Amino acid sequence: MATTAVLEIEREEKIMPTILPSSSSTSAFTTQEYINLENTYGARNYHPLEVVITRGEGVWVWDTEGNQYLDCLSAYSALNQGHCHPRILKALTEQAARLTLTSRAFYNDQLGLFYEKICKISGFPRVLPMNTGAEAVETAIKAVRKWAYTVKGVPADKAEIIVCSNNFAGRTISIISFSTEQQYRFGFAPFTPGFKIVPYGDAAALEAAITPNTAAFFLEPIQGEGGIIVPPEGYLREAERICRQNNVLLILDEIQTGLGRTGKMFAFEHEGIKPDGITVGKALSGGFYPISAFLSTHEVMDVFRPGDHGSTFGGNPLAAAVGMAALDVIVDENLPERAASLGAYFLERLRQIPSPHIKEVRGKGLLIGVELKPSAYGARRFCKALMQLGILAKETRENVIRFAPPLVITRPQLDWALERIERVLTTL
Ligand code: PXG
Repeated sequence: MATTAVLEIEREEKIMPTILPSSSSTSAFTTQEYINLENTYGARNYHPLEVVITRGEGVWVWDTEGNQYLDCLSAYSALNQGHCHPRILKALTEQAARLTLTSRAFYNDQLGLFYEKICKISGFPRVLPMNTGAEAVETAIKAVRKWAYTVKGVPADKAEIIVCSNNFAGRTISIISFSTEQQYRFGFAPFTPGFKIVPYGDAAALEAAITPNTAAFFLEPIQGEGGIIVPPEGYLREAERICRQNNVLLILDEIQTGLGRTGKMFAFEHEGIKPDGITVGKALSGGFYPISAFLSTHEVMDVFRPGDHGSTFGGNPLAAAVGMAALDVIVDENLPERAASLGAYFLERLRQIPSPHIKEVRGKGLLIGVELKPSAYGARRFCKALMQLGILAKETRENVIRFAPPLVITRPQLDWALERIERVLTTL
């Protein structure tokens, strides 16, 4: 649908959902009691904002006291389709009532259909399903290493993978082994060897780091956790050229940027390139279920032989059914196009906010970061103030507020949010 047509229709729509939950709380515990339970029994590995969410629908969530919020985080882009999308819910419940898990010891009647759909949508001929994003990344690492030894001819145990500073790809030991963030690594040594780090956005540094033993260059098309860092225009094209010239695989982590978030189905499409493989996750289930995958060429994927790699739950029929519905929603509801048009509008309006705190507003599609000046004393206090006004957003790094609402958001809903965002950024 043309951009103007999308926006015209949305002007007619209501901002709030028609069915509001009862404002009187039906929760068994108070907000503080729920928080205390998590703090008493759980590991202290997160620092959440003090809101206890009990229900979600589309772009909205409700807390246990009946307060309503617009979700501007989308579970770090896992909810591109919005909360509890009815079509995905239907696929989940129907499949859950029929068959959930077979293990990969047997075939199931959903997996092949899911494979076909994701391969056709992504343009890659082969897929390997896993569960979490980190597992998809581990799969990519194993694939490119084995490709280096069995196809490229790198001597045993010498394969190198080039990655970028400020990356984020998950929390396993091998993945934090190539993190440049001290907190992610401190106390977790010894680390996995075989990674080389170059500055993000610097193609010359990539070229200089390549050796005959380089298997792959692995990076995010936009660094999400690193603070919504958009590399210079042409960087991915240049990286592709350098990789091709040196027989090095180009693997992109599209776990946060993929599936419509940046205004294209995959962020690599912005530069018209064709990587050798990508990792996807998060929105591949629309938030219902952990589903991830590594997608690649025949040459790369064919390194795997039976028994080389796997997962009990990876590729189970419930995941496959949910994954198909989640992909259908992205395509049928034109979510990439929505992200492109609404994201451009959101970015423009954010840039017009006359706030003394804003250093830079950047992003692509509906993956947007507002970087605050050091004098703003951190992004968290702004996120707390936004929460008071009914907007859930989260800081990334110290000074960046991330705005990444579900891609089903409408323009009136964005205007509703912008009014509040402006109020917080100009009065705090
Ligand atoms: N790659 C990218 C680009 C990511 O943003 C992962 C891989 C790992 O996905 P899993 O499903 O293993 O978390 C991510 C994850 C967190 C957290 O709580 C994770 C992400 C973003 C914010 C918080 O660990 N992104």
